[in-house]
Amino acid sequence: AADVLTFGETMLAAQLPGPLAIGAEARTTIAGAESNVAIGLARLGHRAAWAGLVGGDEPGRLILRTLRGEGVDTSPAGVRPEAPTGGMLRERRVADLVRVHYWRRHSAASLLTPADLAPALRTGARVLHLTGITCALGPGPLEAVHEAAAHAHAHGWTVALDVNHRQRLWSAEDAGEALLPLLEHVTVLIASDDELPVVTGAFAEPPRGEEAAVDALLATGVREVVVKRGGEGAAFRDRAGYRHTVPALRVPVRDTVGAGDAFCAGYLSGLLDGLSPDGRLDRANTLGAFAVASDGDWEGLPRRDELGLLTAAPGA
Ligand code: KDG
Repeated sequence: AADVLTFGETMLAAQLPGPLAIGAEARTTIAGAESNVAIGLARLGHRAAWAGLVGGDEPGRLILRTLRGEGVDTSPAGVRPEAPTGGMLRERRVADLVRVHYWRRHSAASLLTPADLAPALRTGARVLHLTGITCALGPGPLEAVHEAAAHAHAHGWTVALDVNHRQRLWSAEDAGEALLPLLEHVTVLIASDDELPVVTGAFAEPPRGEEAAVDALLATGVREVVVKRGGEGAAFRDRAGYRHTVPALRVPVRDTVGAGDAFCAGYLSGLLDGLSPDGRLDRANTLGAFAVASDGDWEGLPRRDELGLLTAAPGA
């Protein structure tokens, strides 16, 4: 069995250092929030399994090869030759303004159904990692997320949901409605502060402000809520009333894309290692800092013996 099972859409990604319209040269890599988390965990020595679908094409081969090379278990992944692998292009327009373009409609990943996940669910895991992105891919993936969450909850796994709202894929209203029935199965909810209104948007009485939103989430069955405040750090609260905050590590900003996924991988790593909430937040913060201080979503993430590399003191 895996330590962590995750699934979702991983795409061929082209990174352009300048505007596409002038023909900037691209670096090709892979991108996907869930596979970023799986890679982050695998680098730290955890057993991470990824159960997504790719097309029977070169991007699909790049994705599976990269994930295998990073030590992620891709045995629950599938190939759908009839559909293309999704793609994304990230162009650095000016300074740190990055524009994202997607080609993911009717992609192989959007064909995912609960049946595709059944074998991986039977194999079992300690943690199920879910994101709101997968919920936005279509009715099949949304159903797969719900069934996986219900199964994992019933079998006593930890269910971690990272809201990851993508306004390019769906509205905040649609996201709120889709996520609401999931919450009863969720153990750990991770959201950025601006995603709290999204995830509580369909509540009978939508709460106002971070404190009230976290109260409302903890009343649904969620056991702990982690709120990411970007450069301001992160905050933890659980149902027992424990709270803790950490400032962000001060590191030179190279590329913030993927920082949330790295943070999530660090948090789950701490959970698997049995760390306290404070220890989990520290590990999450450390991984987030690695993602921010290096280029690419996942390329710069640390191995276990590199965790101390970024020694910048908080607030220094
Ligand atoms: O979190 C980083 C992701 O945004 C990126 O890897 C691509 O999964 C992705 C998405 O849907 O935006």
